[in-house]
Amino acid sequence: MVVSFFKRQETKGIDPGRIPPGQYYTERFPVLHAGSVPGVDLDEWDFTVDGLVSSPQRWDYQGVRSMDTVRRTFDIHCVTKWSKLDTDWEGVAVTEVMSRIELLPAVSHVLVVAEHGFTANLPLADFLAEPNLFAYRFDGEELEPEHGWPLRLVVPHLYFWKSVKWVRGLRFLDRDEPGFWERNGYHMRGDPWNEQRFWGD
Ligand SMILES: Nc1nc2c(c(=O)[nH]1)N[C@H]1C(S)=C(S)[C@@H](COP(=O)(O)O)O[C@H]1N2
Ligand SMILES: [Mo]
Repeated sequence: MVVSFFKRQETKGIDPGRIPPGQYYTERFPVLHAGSVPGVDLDEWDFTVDGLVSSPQRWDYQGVRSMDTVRRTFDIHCVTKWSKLDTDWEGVAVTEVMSRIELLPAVSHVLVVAEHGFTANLPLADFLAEPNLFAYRFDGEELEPEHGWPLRLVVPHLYFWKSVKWVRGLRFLDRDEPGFWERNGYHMRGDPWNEQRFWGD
């Protein structure tokens, strides 16, 4: 009961319309991932795009950092039930990266690929949503390694497990293919407003 007392206190002054069903508000920024934080050597690092594209792409880290930047503020929602409001991200818009990629007409989904073989699947329309970005700064500072530095995807309208940390590339597909958490029972789409947490939700 003590726990719910504090949760209620923390929610004071927060517009409840910004908190999806079953979520609670927090000011903390929990760290969540499978496995360990990867050690990253920027000289070895690359970002690759393959699958159903007219020509595969590869950028080094400088190539990504030299693309036009955006700074955007989002509410984020983790399937473990915390929501954090007004988070401040800076990086390269997904639309900016996609202006360099020509998709084949059959593409319906993307598999986002990260260090250690971690993956997450997204319907193409969710991935292309205008607010999404590949972030490397948070709150005006370089992103912390445990939050995904040197590059993480941020897809604020879906549960935060789709916001892949330590991202290394994209694979465009003509079908949906479950990623890491999705193979472990999590929903293929993950819309927090419809509580798409697990298979069958
Ligand atoms: N590469 C990678 N990205 C990942 C994960 C992971 O295990 N590996 N976990 C996801 C999950 S379950 C969540 S809730 C968020 C957590 O991000 P945070 O640690 O910055 O809060 O990262 C997501 N991105
Ligand atoms: Mo998560």
